[in-house]
Amino acid sequence: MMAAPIPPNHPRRESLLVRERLVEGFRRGLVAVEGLIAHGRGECFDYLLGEETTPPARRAIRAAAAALLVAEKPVISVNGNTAALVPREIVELSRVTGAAIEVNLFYRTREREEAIARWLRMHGASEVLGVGEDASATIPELFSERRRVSPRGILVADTVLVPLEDGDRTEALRAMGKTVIAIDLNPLSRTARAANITIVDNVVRAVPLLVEEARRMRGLGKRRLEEMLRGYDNNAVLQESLRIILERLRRLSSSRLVIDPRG
Ligand code: PTJ
Repeated sequence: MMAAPIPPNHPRRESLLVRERLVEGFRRGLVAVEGLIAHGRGECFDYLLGEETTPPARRAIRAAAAALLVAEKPVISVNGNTAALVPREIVELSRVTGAAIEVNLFYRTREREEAIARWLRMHGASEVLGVGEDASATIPELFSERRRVSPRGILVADTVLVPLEDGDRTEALRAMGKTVIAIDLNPLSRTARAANITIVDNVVRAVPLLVEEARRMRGLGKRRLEEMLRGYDNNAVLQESLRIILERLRRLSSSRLVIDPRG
């Protein structure tokens, strides 16, 4: 079924195009039906944040780039939504940082794992972990399908990037001593609060920026990168993200909201 064309001058064109990419991903068998709902929640927070990368998100992106570059064994965990929205950028990020790519699904099915791995390969990935028998290891004390991981990937990783994650797994990965970098538009989610570095931004903006920063910072020495990480404060980033929403709503709530379509 073809999607209705989005007029080029539609005021919400960008957001509608992202939605179409996700729906297309659903039709290709990449995205879980629940993923469509999760995206709606993300859209709502994005709306509140002003649909742009905020200064605290920029700081988190720089720290995330540093963490991936200093890691011994970094892994990018990919779910359905991420694969549908930013496949090329995920492959690019893996190239720039040397991170492995692993499929890890909350609603795991063999078909979807394979469809996502194929899709990532179509976008240039040379190896995709976590598919079929490769997901033979388990994360302790985690009961969702997300517990199944690759013994060559997330199990032995020191740093894991988890776009659109669930709180349980973030906590389980932290309990295993890993550095967790989350991308989550909801600054109040358990994932956002349990991660070491939380990028409160849309994956469609955050991942390309992460690639750009990692490329720029690649030449910096390990000492400099570690110093940047020591100076990073995730609690301040979450508080500031919330404050941006608060201030924006305060400003809007005292401005004229009524629109007169007659001009
Ligand atoms: O592909 P699967 O099987 O692994 O399933 C993926 C979903 C997303 C369905 C699964 O992980 C899930 O149920 O996630 P949650 O618990 O709904 O959490 C998703 C979080 O991502 C929410 O806090 C949303 O606000 C946030 N989010 C949604 N879309 C975006 C986003 N954050 C950044 N960018 C987005 N585009």
